[in-house]
Formats: sequence, C-alpha cells, structure tokens
Amino acid sequence: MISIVAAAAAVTGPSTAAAQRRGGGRARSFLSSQKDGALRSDSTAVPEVASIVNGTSTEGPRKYMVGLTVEGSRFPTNCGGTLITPYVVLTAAHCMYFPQYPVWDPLDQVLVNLYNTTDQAGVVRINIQDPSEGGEDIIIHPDYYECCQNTYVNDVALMFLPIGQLADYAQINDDPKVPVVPDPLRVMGWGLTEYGGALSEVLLETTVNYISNEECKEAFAGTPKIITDGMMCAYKDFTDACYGDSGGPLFQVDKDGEIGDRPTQVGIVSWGIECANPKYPGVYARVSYYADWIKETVCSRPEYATKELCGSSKSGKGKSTKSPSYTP
Ligand code: 4AZ
Repeated sequence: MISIVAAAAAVTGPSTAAAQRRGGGRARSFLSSQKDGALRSDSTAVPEVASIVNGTSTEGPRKYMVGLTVEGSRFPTNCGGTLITPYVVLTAAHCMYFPQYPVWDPLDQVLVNLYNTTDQAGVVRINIQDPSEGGEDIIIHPDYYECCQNTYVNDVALMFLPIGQLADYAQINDDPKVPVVPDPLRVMGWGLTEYGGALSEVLLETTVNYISNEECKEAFAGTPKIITDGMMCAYKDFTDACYGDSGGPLFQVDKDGEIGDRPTQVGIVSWGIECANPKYPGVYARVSYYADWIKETVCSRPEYATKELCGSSKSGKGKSTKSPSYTP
C-alpha cells in the first residue's frame, strides 16, 4: 500500500482551488499518520487513510465492496465501504467529514464494481451530496470522535446513494455473541500492501482471527490508545489491514473458508499501529454494537429500507421508539 501511495503522490495533484481544498481533505489520514510519526521519514509516502498486507487478489470486483474517493484526489481510492442495502454504504466515520476541520471534504465519490484501480472500464462512479454542500447523504455516528492519538471512537458512517439499479449487497451482523474467539474473519481493500509501502492496484483480501477485547486491551496497554465496547480486534501473524483499507469490511468466514455471496459484516476497518506489526492487532468498529443505530438511520428513510435490515432486530440495544418504516 505504501508504495502505491508513493507512486500516487508523484502524480500531478489537484489544480483548482477547490480541488486543492479537497486534496487537503483527503490528506487527513496522512496527517494522522504523521502525528503518529509513522510516515514522516518519507515525504512522498502519503497514504490518506489505512490495504492489506500479505493478502491475495479477489480476482475480480466484489459486488458489495466499494472504493471511496473525492474529486481531485491523487489516489484512486482513499477508503473502502460496503453496500449493506442496494443504495446504502457502511463505512468509517474517519473517512468522512471532520466537523473540527470543516474545510476538509468527505470522500463523496463511491466506486462500485471496482477491482483494478488502473482499469476502471466497468466501474460505476457515483457522486453523493456531502454535508459541506448542505446534503444529508452522509450520516456520521453522532458520538464519533477521535482521541488518544488517532483512536477513532464510534467510527461508523452511512452514505445514502441515489436510488438506482444497484442490487447486490452484504448483510450486517446484529448478534453481539458473534464472532467468537478465535473465529477466522476476512478483510478486504485497496490499502497499503505493507507499512511504508504502496496502495494495492487490485482488491486484496486476507484472513485474520478474532481476539477478545481483553486481549486487545493488553496489546495496546502502554500506548495512548483505548479499546471500547464498540471496537473489536483481529490478528494473524504477518497479515493485516493497513492504511487505505479503512472503512472496508471484516466479514464472517464459514467452515469452508468462504464468505458467500451475501457475506455477513462483523467489523469496519478503523485503526491500528502500523500494519502487521506483531505487537498490535488491527482494530475495527464492531458492527453488532452499532446495528441498531444503522437500522434506525437507514430504516427511517423509507426509500432505503429493506426487509432484511428493517424487518427485525436481535440485539434490542438502543432501539428507537419510532417503528421502522419498511414498506413491503
Ligand atoms: C488506518 O489508520 C489503519 N493495521 C487501519 C488499519 C490498521 C492500521 C491503520 C491496521 O486507517
């Protein structure tokens, strides 16, 4: 990932003032990385948000997997996301709007049917209206904040796409008892292929194992980071999500090692310290913890409600008093 980033950084940057402003927005994760001191040694290595280290190619697009970018970006994708209904993308809040830096734009271009960022022939590029333009098509979790040196808390956001002909999507896990240690989980993205390396041109995936929050807290003890109930962690030797994979999915894997056609998303790539560092697991937003917020937010917009998402809830946590407005 980092080497793609370096290559991408060499490409001519945004030319208009607006594009420069947008460029600044996209640089936020780079700035975050700088705060960590992680990438300061190479000023051309400019990852914006965290790909997969030691992954394998998905060999083609995944219908539910989207890339996120913004007009004027030097990078083909800056974050990942998942279609959880035909027209709703689940991603990380830190890929979106930072209220404290209103000049920074969210990633408001959604790339569907993307596999190889250097060959976007079959890609559908969807622009959505972001909050800086007065739009309501990006909803960030109301309790999202960043603390403790790039620790993203409640790192969840939803993007509402124009109603179109997109059809295939993943499902969200709403069962707090899932996953169970040490379940294998699949993460995918176009992020860095090694810490300090380049973004991947093709969609990569890898398998990591779920670890408990207790074990994860121990791993980060002695760092300024915190592990909340809304976070979950996964680790496997030598492989990991990395910068640029943020916002992308962590899926359940079945006993045959498959995720299936409609995979179940248990996590959202959120943060970590470096990538595939044996001391530190990758940290994800825990989808079951946010399932009620996701359902309420999506289901309150009748045109976006689906039977799968809006018909029932297992967790019962934080349910709205409003009934879901799904129309069969
Ligand atoms: C990031 O900042 C990030 N190694 C995401 C995942 C990991 C590290 C950083 C996990 O977007």
